[in-house]
Amino acid sequence: MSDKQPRYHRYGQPAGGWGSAAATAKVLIKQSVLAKGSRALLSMNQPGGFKCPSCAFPDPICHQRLEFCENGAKALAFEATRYRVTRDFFATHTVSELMEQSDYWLEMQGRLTEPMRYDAASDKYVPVSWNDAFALIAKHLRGLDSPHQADFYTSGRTLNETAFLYSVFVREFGTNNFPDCSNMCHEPTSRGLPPSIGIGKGTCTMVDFDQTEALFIIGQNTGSNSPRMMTNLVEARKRGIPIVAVNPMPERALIKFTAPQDVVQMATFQHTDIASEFVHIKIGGDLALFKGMMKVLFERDAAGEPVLDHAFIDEHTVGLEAVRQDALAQDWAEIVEHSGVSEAQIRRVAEIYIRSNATMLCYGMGLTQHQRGSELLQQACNLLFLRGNIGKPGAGIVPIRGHSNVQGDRTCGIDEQPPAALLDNIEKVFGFAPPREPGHHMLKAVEAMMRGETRVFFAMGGNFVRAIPDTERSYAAMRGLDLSVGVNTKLNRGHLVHAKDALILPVVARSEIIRTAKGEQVQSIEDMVAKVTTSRGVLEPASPDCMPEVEIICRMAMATLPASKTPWAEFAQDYALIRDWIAKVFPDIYSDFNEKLKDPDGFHLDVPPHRRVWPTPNGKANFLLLPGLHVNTPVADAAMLRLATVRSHDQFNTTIYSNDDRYRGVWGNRMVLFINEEDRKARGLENQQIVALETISTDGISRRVEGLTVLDYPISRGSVAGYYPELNPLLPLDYHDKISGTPAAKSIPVRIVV
Ligand SMILES: Nc1nc2c(c(=O)[nH]1)N[C@H]1C(S)=C(S)[C@@H](COP(=O)(O)OP(=O)(O)OC[C@H]3O[C@@H](n4cnc5c(=O)[nH]c(N)nc54)[C@H](O)[C@@H]3O)O[C@H]1N2
Ligand SMILES: Nc1nc2c(c(=O)[nH]1)N[C@H]1C(S)=C(S)[C@@H](COP(=O)(O)OP(=O)(O)OC[C@H]3O[C@@H](n4cnc5c(=O)[nH]c(N)nc54)[C@H](O)[C@@H]3O)O[C@H]1N2
Ligand SMILES: [Mo]
Repeated sequence: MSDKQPRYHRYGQPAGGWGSAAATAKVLIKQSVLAKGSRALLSMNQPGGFKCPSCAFPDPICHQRLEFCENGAKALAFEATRYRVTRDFFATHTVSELMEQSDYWLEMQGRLTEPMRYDAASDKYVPVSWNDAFALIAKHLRGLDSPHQADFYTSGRTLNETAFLYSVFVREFGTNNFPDCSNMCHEPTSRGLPPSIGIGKGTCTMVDFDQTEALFIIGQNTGSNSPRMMTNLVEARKRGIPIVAVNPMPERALIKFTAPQDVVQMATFQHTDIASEFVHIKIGGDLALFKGMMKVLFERDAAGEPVLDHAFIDEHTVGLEAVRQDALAQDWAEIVEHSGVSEAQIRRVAEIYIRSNATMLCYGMGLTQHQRGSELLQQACNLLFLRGNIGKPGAGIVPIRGHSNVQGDRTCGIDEQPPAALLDNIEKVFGFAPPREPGHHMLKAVEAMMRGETRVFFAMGGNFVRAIPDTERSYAAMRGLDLSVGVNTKLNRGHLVHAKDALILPVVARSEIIRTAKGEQVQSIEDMVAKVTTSRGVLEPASPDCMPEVEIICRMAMATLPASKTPWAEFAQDYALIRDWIAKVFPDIYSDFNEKLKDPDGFHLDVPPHRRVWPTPNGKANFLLLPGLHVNTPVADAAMLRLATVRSHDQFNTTIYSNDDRYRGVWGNRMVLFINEEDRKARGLENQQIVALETISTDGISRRVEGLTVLDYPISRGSVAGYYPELNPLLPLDYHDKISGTPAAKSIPVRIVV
């Protein structure tokens, strides 16, 4: 924790600009990697270099200029840090002592350097050889009554080759238990979009940003979480394209932005106004907004105006009538009440939509993390179908993904509900019979842990216990297991909330060189527009004892499955061989994989809706119905506020870079509660008063977080926001989207207590 007093004041500058340039330099200095970090930044997102380890927004392979953003630089600086966690560190701290430290402190200790095993007698982690570590994993896995008693988590930094081998190993071991970070993130995209358009991916490529006539940015904090997209927004505004931002918080970069790489703007202190229309939605109000817009379109269609793309609707879709009846039946007073947006503004936004011949609808966690997140996305598709806005230049649905390879992991087989065709191919190619029954996603994994069914938890990256809901109960469940394994670059809470036996396995990071007996190896990555490119590390590994993820999987597989016919030893040495086998298992999308990857600009995987082919059971794009205006179950409690748990500008998920949130005007404190001044006054509270928050739930479990500073903020009425992961104790495990299992982390019903 910083020892400075917290400070709160409005951030007057545009987002980006000199504030961003200064922050980039500061973070390199803080991690003591100014020279090394700057050198590595020169290779980031360049042909022959490595891919940014931060978000999944495409890295334009840029041959002329530096291509990274402030937060990409932070991710790299924290990865390339000079600081190290050594065996001496573990010898001086018990796990109970480490548990007292903040997530920020844990992160600041630096890179993990050798495998460690928990020793209960001393309550410390002690060194263990890699061989002994794999033997311990094998002993636990082979000792289970059923392979379904183990869960295998994936976090989305894992690259394609690793993800593929991991998915093969786990299935050869005998289960489909693949809890995945995307289960907390874009799972509504993966499960909600297929009934509508036949695929759980976005339908646009980067070219569309240059051709679009209107951009909607809904529930996504672009300036902090996918800053490279700001370049596209600035360019769109310069072309005069309207940008509609829909958010309960007026996120700074969506209002005013200076591109740090625009020399003229920087030198002249100019900026670009981003949102031409800011829609100050209530939390959970997007469904009402979509229905209001559809109502306007249907009414004007009925009046004979050419506002619907009838040719598209007739040729490509089914189900229009029910959606039309539903939208027309909605009452304006209720639409306004639920959305918090005036009828006049909804009509204005509908007008923007009508005037545009090609609209892109981009969204983030503000749409997915609700109790009906998946169905809400289907309503977004309905809105797009009305004007034929999928599968034409400049138009489409654009999930702004999270982790850099979260989409690629899924494509390469991390799927707890694998399609039969995938399993058939694995069986044919590898010669073993993979399990056919669906496995655990995150929610089912935690439930099984709580019931005591699960005995082993293996994490390929990430920080599971900190990312999942219901912190207190989840910690208890994790502590009841027999073995927990964390394959990580950095020390995190997941190593401290551990099973009876526990291992920390340090890995070679994305920015670092992988050398095997066959020479230097490269991996591949799929970004959020389904483009696959190479990633090649340029730095020396943090320690000679860090092991590449691929090798960890291969050696774990050889230890656990001694009779396996899979060529694990060869895979560990030769990543091109892994890609050959990926091509065999996914012949439709990955044929000639190694050959295609030679193109420094990469290649796009096929997304059929992009060319208006709909891989749905009926071969059509489907208008789907979601009656009413609620995306979350109503709560009858006058004191209730809806809490969105969000990211600050200075964090990457559970990794906290600092306790500041520059654009929201907060310095030195993460325990804050953003509230509308009127809502605060109505509760008789003072600005900056310290309060507690309590979840409103019916399950009889008390969930409370103390010590939050109330901050006046221009957030919409009835909505409050605070930071993830500090507020995860308030999020009940069973408060989630029923279709995808994604926790409804943006709409927790809470009350303030003093
Ligand atoms: N620097 C950085 N980059 C990141 C990450 C990071 O932590 N740091 N995380 C990565 C990951 S894994 C992901 S998934 C993405 C997440 O990126 P985002 O999707 O931007 O995630 P959040 O910060 O959770 O915030 C979502 C936005 O939704 C808004 N919101 C909340 N409730 C609602 C609502 O009901 N309706 C609407 N319309 N908006 C709402 C919030 O005000 C906030 O602006 O970013 C990725 N990139
Ligand atoms: N309340 C609330 N909860 C949320 C969210 C929310 O908005 N609100 N967001 C959810 C979302 S969108 C997501 S994606 C999840 C994130 O959940 P996770 O993906 O599990 O969490 P991260 O914080 O990204 O993981 C950080 C750890 O990854 C490890 N790591 C970093 N790079 C590498 C690497 O190259 N290899 C390996 N093996 N390890 C590496 C480091 O050790 C680091 O400690 O959290 C979810 N939880
Ligand atoms: Mo995410």
